[in-house]
Amino acid sequence: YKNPYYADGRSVMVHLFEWKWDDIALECERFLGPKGYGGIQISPPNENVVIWANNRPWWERYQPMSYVLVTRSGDESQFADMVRRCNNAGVRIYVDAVINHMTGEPAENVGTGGNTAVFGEWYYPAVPYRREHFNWPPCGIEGSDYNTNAWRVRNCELVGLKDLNQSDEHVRQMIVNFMNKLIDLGVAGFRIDAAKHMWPEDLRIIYDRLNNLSTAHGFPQNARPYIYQEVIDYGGEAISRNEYTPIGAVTEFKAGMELSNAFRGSNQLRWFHSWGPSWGLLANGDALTFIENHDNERGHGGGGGVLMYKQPKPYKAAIAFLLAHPYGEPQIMSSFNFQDSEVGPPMDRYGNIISPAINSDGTCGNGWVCQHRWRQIHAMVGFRNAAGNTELNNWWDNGSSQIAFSRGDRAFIAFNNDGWSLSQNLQTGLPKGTYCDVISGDKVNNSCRGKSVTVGSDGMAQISIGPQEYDLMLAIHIGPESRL
Ligand code: LAG
Ligand code: CA
Repeated sequence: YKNPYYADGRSVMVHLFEWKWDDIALECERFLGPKGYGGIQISPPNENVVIWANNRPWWERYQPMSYVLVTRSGDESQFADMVRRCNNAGVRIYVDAVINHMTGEPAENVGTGGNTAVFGEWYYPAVPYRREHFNWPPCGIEGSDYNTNAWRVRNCELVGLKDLNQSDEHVRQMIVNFMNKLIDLGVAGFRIDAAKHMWPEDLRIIYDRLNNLSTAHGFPQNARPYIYQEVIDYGGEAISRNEYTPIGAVTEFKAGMELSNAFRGSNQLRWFHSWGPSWGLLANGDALTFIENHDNERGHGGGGGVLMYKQPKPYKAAIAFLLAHPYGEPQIMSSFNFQDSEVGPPMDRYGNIISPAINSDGTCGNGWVCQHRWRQIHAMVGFRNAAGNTELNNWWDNGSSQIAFSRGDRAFIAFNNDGWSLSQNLQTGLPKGTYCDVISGDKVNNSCRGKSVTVGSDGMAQISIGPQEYDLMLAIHIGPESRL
């Protein structure tokens, strides 16, 4: 369950938060496939309750009404078309699976697929679930439970959401049927929402009943779905993420916290020489790493304090480090613009999501941020693909926050997070030649729009990054996007 089964030569997953299936299919064909992205995390594809009372907040999608594949992102045929087209473009789809609970107690009771429920009777006829399928009697998780009471964290309600009993055979079967349907439609894996709130032994039984990935969609024989479980664990709680690593990968929230701290200037980059498990991070193969997710970029999920699109310079640098370093399976966020932490995606007055516009310079409009299209970010996807499975070599630092390293003899990156210039002759590990820095500009018509770097036959090159430059890193690698 720990292999994302990316197509050869690809890496990096992007969370296309609240995107519509038709738009994702197009994005796979016109951008993500050509730029080398490995996969996409999509918003929950199953029917959720419609919440007009809060003007269609993004979080209504975390309130399931049924497992019918109809949401504001599209219906089942659009879903199937997206998965097929993305797989054909070499880009995998990972589903955000909300299986801990159903709805809270909203005023409205119609779902995005038109189904209804009787909340007061815990009755969801479109699944179906009834009262006997929920943890009973209901109780609410309290703040102090996280430190002291694992049982309550798993068997009581998370923010009032009706809590399914995954030890019940019918519940297991409904969840397995839902997930297997998605696997047969060609998805490559799942984010397990609220995994901390479910018992690992129940999850294991559910995972073990999942189908192999579909060979009809290009996966190898006997491939198990990639499973990354959302467990927020900064230490000190009654529930540890180590209870979940035996059954799948786990979200590594400490990675984004530490990198955000450092690129904000609260920690020196030289310490990242030992980045990885010795920082208290999960084992390499267990960690899904990211700077921010849809919750903590807006202060939900106990979050906040992480870098996001609103602080672009340190944010792009943190992502560049995340993608340049061999540790972890990295994911990046692709957001819509927001001021209010509850507001949903750009929509018309009927609640239909408005598609991103694509501007002539390749950026997005209509309220979509599209970090995955920022040059400094997609260029680092190219960097990671060029680096492949090489090790980290040629570490250099100035004893402060200027660092550099290579990935074998394929890729080289330098960062300057000090308030003075970096100007050094450094070992890049790369073959002799001239390279375009992919951070400061593309290579166009065999010349560099940004900086160029000349590597000598000994692998050495003069590297310069001033403290006031637009970006604080410089990256070069073998392959046509960078090498002249
Ligand atoms: C998650 N991971 O464990 C999701 O990443 C997170 O986005 C989900 O919360 C949560 N678990 C449940 O799937 C989000 C919002 C909550 C929202 C919830 C349900 O962060 O704020 O709760 O989705 O829509 C909302 C209201 C609550 C209310 C609840 C039930 O904010 O005040 O009690 O709905 O009606
Ligand atoms: Ca639960």
